[in-house]
Amino acid sequence: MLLSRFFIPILKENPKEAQIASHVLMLRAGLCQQSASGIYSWLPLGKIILDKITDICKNEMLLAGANEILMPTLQPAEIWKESGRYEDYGKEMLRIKDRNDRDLLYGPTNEELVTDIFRTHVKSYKELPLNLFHIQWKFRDELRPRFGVMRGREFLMKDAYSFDIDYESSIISYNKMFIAYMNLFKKMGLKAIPMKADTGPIGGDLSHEFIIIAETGESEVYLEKELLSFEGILDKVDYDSNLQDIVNKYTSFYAATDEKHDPKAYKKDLNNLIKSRGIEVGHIFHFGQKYSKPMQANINTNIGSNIPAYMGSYGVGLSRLVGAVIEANHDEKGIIWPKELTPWYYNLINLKNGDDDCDNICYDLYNKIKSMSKTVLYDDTMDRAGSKLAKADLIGIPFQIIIGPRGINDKIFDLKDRKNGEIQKLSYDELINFISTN
Ligand code: P5A
Repeated sequence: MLLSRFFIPILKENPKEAQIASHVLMLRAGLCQQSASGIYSWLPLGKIILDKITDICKNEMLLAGANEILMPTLQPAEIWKESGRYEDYGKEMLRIKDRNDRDLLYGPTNEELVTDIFRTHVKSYKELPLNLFHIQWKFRDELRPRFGVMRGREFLMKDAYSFDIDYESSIISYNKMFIAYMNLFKKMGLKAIPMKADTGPIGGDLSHEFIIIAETGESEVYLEKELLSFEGILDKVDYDSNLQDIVNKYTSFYAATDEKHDPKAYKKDLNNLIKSRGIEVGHIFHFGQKYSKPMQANINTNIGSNIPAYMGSYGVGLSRLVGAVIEANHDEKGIIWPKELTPWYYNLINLKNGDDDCDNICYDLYNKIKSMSKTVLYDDTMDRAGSKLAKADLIGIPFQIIIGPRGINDKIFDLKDRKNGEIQKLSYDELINFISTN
């Protein structure tokens, strides 16, 4: 991609409305733009990252055996009246009337709608277990939208819903999602920690939040120190195997959000218990028959008929994750994309655009990098050298290849690692060799 053709409206100054690093950087590096309080347009760089996060999440859901569907953003009020949540949801729910005076709402979550789909089509235990997921915008009229996309009013969520015949099988479905979550966050280059959590308006008896430790996080959390360095044994998971042991390994550590924190339940050395803050990037719930019973989503089994299905629901905050990834990966100069999510791997910077030697070398490298099937953003703009370098640090691509007249004379090329700032001085062949192996 040529930077001169890429729409990336960079802000020179720190925007006043932003209080935390990720919000500042998302606005400064042109990832998004506020349209109304808590509602954002996604600009090209932001959209690329949002799509990468979405794809990783979607692929893991498919690996775990879930089926992708797409439910609408608008839902009829009737099904929420059936479940009893229409009044409970209060002012957070955006209620709309259509021209025929029918009550609609912009979905804050989809337990009711998916239960309605399920009860229309599934009657027999032979069709279970079933997991349906979708990726769709949600709306919650949050009291205090803040920190940019972290607490938005309109936000993108992946939400999955499991249906099972009895309690035991529904725990198997819950465990599958638990492990899929550990895996998908890892594939995004993130360390998410599962914590015992409150169930709030979704309901149920068992729930975990997935938390990324960050000072600016909105959740107060308590955890055992060892968890910070605990590496799971995940990657290629057989989702059809018994996952209880792996789940037990994660949950054998003490980790709870403040609502669930119980100092009496922590039996080990108190010096190892730390209080921290974190960002909730995912939340899973097991709630049995809470929706299936009132909505009569019943199953016929070989031991009885009309048994309400056992359900769970599983959410990932996809748009929040863009902010969370930046919160976990930045310095005072800008974003530092993890390799798993970076939009390009190399940022080729021509310090003297218009100089024949610089232009020739840069186009040669630009084409060579692409021919090696590596991704590259080429800064071919007419900006000053200093501002190009600052922009590259702000955008945060892992490797910068910096080309200027001085280097060309000496046949030396600067390769900068964005993460540690180290610059290697390489010959042309060494540079090509580096690119082909990284
Ligand atoms: C689980 C899936 C649910 O809604 N129903 C369907 C369940 N859970 S949740 O915890 O309320 O939300 C799931 C994830 O969505 C993100 N999230 C938000 N992101 C941005 N702005 C918001 N206002 C917001 N609210 C929730 C979180 O990552 C949360 O874990």
